[in-house]
Amino acid sequence: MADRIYRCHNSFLLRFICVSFICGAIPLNAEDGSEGWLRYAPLSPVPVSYARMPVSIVQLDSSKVSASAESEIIRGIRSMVGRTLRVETNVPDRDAWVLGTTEELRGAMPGYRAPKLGHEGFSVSALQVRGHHYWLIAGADPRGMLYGAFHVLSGIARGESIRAMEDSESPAAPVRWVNQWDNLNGTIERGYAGRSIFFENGSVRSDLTRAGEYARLLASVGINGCTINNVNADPRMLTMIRGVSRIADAFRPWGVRLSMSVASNSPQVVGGLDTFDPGNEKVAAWWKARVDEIYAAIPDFAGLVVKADSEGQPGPSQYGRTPVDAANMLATALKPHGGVVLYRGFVYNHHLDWNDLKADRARAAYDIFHPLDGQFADNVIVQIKNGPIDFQVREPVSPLFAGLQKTNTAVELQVTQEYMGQQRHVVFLPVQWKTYLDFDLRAENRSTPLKDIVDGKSFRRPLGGYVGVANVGLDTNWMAHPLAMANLYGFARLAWNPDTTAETIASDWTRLTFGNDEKLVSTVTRVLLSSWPIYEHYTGPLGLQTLTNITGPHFGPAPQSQENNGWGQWIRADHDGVGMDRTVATGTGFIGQYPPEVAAMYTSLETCPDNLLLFMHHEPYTYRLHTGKTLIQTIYDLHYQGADEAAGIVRQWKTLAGRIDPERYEKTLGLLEYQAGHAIVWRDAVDRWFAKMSGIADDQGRIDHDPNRITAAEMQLDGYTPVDVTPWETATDGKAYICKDRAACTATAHLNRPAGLYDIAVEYFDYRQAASTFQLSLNQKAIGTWTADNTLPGQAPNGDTSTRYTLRGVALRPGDVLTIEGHPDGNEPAPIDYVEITPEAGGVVGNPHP
Ligand code: GCW
Repeated sequence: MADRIYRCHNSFLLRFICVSFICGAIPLNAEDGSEGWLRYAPLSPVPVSYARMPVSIVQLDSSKVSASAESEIIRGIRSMVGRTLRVETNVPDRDAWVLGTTEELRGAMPGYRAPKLGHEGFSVSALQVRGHHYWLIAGADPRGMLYGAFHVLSGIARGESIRAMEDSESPAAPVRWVNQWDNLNGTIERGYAGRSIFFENGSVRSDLTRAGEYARLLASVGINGCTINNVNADPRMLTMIRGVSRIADAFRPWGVRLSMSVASNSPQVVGGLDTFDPGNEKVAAWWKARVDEIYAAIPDFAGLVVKADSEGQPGPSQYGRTPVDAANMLATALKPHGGVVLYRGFVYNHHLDWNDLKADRARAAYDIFHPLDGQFADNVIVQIKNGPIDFQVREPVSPLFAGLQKTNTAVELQVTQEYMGQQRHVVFLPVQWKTYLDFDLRAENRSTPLKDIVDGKSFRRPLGGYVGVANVGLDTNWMAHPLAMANLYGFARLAWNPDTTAETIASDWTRLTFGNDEKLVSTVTRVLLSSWPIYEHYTGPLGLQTLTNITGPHFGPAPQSQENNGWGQWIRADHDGVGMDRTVATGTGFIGQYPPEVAAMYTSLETCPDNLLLFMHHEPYTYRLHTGKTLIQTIYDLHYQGADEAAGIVRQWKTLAGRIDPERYEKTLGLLEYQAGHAIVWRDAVDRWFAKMSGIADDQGRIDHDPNRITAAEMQLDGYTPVDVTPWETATDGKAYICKDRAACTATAHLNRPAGLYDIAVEYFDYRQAASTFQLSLNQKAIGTWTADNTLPGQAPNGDTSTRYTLRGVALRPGDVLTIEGHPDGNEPAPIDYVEITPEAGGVVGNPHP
């Protein structure tokens, strides 16, 4: 097609024909998402102003990164506009694209006035010399030039006018990295999109094609560093430098610098020393030798990431040393090479005493790091998670950001959706991240929003920035859910410029990913922007944290799992009330870690926002929120609202049929349907749990009283027997019905519904392994069959595995007999919970039976 368009371009008339008849009829080809937001789809129509685009290109710089900038412009313009650019070696005497550093352009282009750019900044401008039009893509350095090239290509893909692409930008901060939590065996901790693109079977993969493609995607949105292995680091990483250098080679053309996570005890485990005490000279010398070895193989190595004294990882505390001792020792080794240490602030004791009302995991990072402020070397950056707990659906900003004024800091955001639906739910995180980045910590009673702190502005720090835990995998589309790539894209856009609005990010990403159809752009943008609040509504609102299974896979609902263990993600729910009292006067004192104005805001019930109320305070269920509604009724209502909203996303998506290629449309639709079903599981589990805990009924009487539901216990069973479900709230009456020791079992309901059209949903449990099959029959005639073959994170009936199968628009009449027939497979006994029969919206009551 690109070729065809190209040929058409040679005359205006032909172009007209091309645009009207050929390009306009471009079929929506199946797409697999492998190109992410770099699809370079042929434009239809090509904006008229692009007719003036030069057909020559010259690159003034000779670096590898600059070569990528040039080849990318050629590739993108050929694909999108249908023109093949002519490569020149000198600035030609005709219209041309001219790429170079600002220095080089100044030398080559008379009359060029270089704008002031920060490190890695770019400028795109037009210049007329002797009647010729030159389109200049200038970088403060080669990386900046590459970012400028991608800026132009993004503009073209979104059909922007040439004028709109003229721009000068510099990144907000020097550190714009992703972390990958890849293990050497090829698995990825908290990765939901397949195996590692870097490792397999304990070695670096032989095929690193995807590593290069990943670097290209990252560079296209300004990411300049990638940590390739899990922060729970395998000490053997340091024995694999040669293999790792191949990954660095794949990254290099895209200006992405490689970094590694290291285990503190490496000197002992792989170095053969009898200690890893950072105060020991032999240990320091060992690290220095390793770092020198790394730089010999990877001269542009970015630095080391360290997780220590956290969740079982070894660390300096073993020798009575501090994070400063450990970080500075590594910093000394890295300093001569220009490398940095990102030392993680995620240090806490996961054996806290639940009975101690003063114990509080949220306090840990500040308690440990604040006293060390001013002692870290200047090439150390403390990498701090956005909130004080752990990537929950909502948390306050970590107070440590205001507590380290003489230390470089970076904010760690989680792109991989560990607590956010694990890429089976759509949750567009830039909306959430903006609430953190824009939050004003009011250090020294002045304006110090988080973004200004990590950008180094607030406390005049030379280093700092943004780290996103990405965890892309070998899945063709990188992130499993077609809409999840918006989070990686959005992370990068915010790391480049945290003032970018979530709306701009969502609509730009949609245009690049799905095309410029206005109805499509507005619908997908709306879906994305609403998705995080919706997820919050049906999971853990009011500052309760996600309420997921925290001792399990962090996926489905399991509110009780927060409590009564050493992990400290407590919500301290009892029969009278819920919430952690973190005030200074009566609670854990956490609020006192904030600067005074913020501490005062959270302390007072008047000013503490409802959405963080229970993170800061313990309140009775009858407490009235700012809305005037009681706490408990708000919990109930928000869960019903959230589940309804999740169903609404499906309806919105369906309006896009025919506007998106069928492959991505169907894949997304399937996931959104799954999400809508799982939102009901969440709603029911959390509301049931709170109803039991509080003893207060929902004022609309909805909980476990759905008139449309027929539970398995109410059906006529042949072979199905009840088993207890853990946690109890994730199934009706705490029971699932399983088919054991039989080839098939049935559950039958005699219906007495008025004649009409109905949606019939069957709630069943789908384990990770095995694939039971089900058949739904009406009056002994099969109307639906399905297989429980989703790879959900569970091997038992619970909130992780509870799944909904829905058949829409079924005509029923009084006296119908509905049968679910389950066929077990392996260890999965075709478990079921209930069937729900809902009159179809708009369904014609009285519709004759077929
Ligand atoms: O969120 C928790 C995760 C762990 C992770 C840890 C961390 C890499 O559950 O899987 O370990 O945080 O950030 O170190």
